[in-house]
Amino acid sequence: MKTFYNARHTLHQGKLEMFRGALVPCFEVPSRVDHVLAELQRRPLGPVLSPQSFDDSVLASIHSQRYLDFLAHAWEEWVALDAAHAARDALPSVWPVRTLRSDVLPRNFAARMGLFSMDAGTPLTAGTWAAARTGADCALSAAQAVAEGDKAAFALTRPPGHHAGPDFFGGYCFLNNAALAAQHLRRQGVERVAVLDIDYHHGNGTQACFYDRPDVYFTSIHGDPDTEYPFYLGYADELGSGAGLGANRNFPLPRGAGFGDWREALREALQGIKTFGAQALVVSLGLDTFAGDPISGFQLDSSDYLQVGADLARAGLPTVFVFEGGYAVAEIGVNAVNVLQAFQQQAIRSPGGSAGAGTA
Ligand code: SP5
Ligand code: ZN
Repeated sequence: MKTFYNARHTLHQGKLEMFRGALVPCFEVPSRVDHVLAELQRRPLGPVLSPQSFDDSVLASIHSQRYLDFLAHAWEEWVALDAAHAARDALPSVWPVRTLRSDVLPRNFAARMGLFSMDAGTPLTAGTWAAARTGADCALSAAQAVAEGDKAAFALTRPPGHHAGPDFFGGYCFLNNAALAAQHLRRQGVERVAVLDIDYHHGNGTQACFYDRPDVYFTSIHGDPDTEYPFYLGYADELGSGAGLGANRNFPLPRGAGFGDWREALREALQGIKTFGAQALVVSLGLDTFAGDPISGFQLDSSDYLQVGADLARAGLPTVFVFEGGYAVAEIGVNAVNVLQAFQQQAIRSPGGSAGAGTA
């Protein structure tokens, strides 16, 4: 499979995030992607390519224009407030919660940071827009490759995307790469697209993008939001709304869950995708389900990711993989490439999936 690599990812380099009343070093670091790239060089799966450039208007199929305009210029506004800001990242500190107005766009920069965000753990830096924008191109390029007939493609990028909603950033995410990929597949004529989110954290942003739509199925396996970030979405009773009712399915698992329970949830999620009749799949590939992850609570080990890749291949769908979270940096390359390599090997064994005839 082709990998579309975001060589500008290092331009986004957060310094500190708010955690338990302290500013602590960011978990979402550039070396995450460097390790995956290095492992892809040790175990090549196909060419590593630069993305095509897509027009800015494509982003507006998922994100609001006022959010995109804010993100594109936020850093220069931040530095214009005070030249000393150039040395430190921008973090939000005030939010329009219930009873406060989010329809009015305030002139004040801090007010707009809060309007367009969900937490204080996601620093906006000098290169955030450039990195996220090129990351979106990677996701769109991977979707384009699959739309043109590739069996699979991988968008290797950071910052991640699945917490970013139509008009907000958070959870280390700014542009929703998986949602952009799914929407691009729709635009290229795929009638029913599924997004499967296997990051440890619920993909609240992606769910929000498609919650009322019958044409994009969203399903996610994640730490129970009762105790795990992002807390305010990801429960099992969220089934979609309006025309989208029945096209959303969540599998929250308790902190501490092991691969047996996780894999059973995967089996059910894939069954839902099959019943939906998906013609293509986008996988939000987070590796923070790993037992060694410093901020997460599942117990998968490196060899389990081989099973994950093979299980995904047996769904028999053209698949776009989009890199999301995972903070056990030293192991993330092996874990990510285990999924992708096992997917590719299983896809060769049984093209068209487990239900297919298995002809070469
Ligand atoms: C893409 C993604 O995986 N985003 C995750 C965002 C999580 N942000 C909240 C992090 C809370 C840090 N908890 C540290 C626990 C250390 N024991
Ligand atoms: Zn995560």
